[in-house]
Amino acid sequence: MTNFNIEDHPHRRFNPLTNDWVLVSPHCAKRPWQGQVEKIVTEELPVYDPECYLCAGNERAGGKHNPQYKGTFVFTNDFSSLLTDSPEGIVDEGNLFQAKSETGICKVICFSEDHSLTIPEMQVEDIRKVVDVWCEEFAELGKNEMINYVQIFENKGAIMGCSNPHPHGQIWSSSSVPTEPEKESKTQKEYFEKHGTTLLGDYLKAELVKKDRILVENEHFVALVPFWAVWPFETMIISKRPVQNIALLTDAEKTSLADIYQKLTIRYDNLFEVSFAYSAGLHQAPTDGKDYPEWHLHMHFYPPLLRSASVKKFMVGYEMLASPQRDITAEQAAQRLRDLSDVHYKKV
Ligand code: H2U
Ligand code: ZN
Repeated sequence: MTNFNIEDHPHRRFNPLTNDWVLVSPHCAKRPWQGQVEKIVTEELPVYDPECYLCAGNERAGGKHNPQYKGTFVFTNDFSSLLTDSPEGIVDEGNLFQAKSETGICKVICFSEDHSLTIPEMQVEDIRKVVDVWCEEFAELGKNEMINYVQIFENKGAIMGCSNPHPHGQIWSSSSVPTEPEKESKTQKEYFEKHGTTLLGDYLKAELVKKDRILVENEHFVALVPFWAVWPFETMIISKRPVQNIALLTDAEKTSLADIYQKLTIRYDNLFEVSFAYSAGLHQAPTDGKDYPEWHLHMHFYPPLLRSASVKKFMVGYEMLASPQRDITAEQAAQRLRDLSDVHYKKV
């Protein structure tokens, strides 16, 4: 019998942030692929689209008009999933039937007035304006008595269900801490109580020594493929300094966040030479007024593409019923992304 080797043999990896496990099957990554691999020809978008509900001056659902904005523009979602004025109440019929009312505020952020751009094609100074809006909105929503968690995210690409190519993101803020940040809150607190340091601070230190999952590093942030990644090219951006939320970043750190957001997404676009779809978002401490020294600011990127510009990973079958699974290892994914140019393919 040969010795167990994580690069060759099936195994499970542990995610200390969520206490979940992922099945990794490296031997399967070696099987031949006979499906599609062709590049997708994407049509160039106009800088202004008269039909786009996010372009400056245009009408949105419900008849409101966007101002003639330049740079970023924030508005309350016309179809907010959470409302400020819904009545409070609970359903509690024993353990089996429980429900609680939920309130919140949902916003949409246009990243640029230019309909044709995406984050990897924007200048760092313009992405910095997006980071500044995140900080302002986080601070403002976080101050609201009713709001205990602010989820900032970006859904990019039609295959992620994104409704519009105009560069934009969303913020859903709520009175409850939602499921994923709630799990991370628990694990980070337990870790901090035991070790006196943040879970992600220690994880990042170890990854910077190992180096095999690191993609990009700047003065204040690191982008890497986490050891426990589920999606083929899943990544995280982690701040080098443990900070509870983006509003606590220094001026230089905010620019570094914009820089690494751009550098990572350029590599994503360069992977299959296509505008690379993903859901990404910040995870940060709740905004219920308490101190959360264990919380370490980070950003998750969950992209669905697996093998080419059109072949995506399906989370079906075993994954829906048993556990997530991947073939290509986190280390192989990291190497592929690391080896790509940091100049956007459209600009060479
Ligand atoms: P995506 O980021 O998933 O494309 O969603 C865009 C959001 O924009 C979506 O939540 C909102 C939708 O409710 N929207 C408006 O607020 N006004 C509109 O006129 C259309 C879409
Ligand atoms: Zn997280």
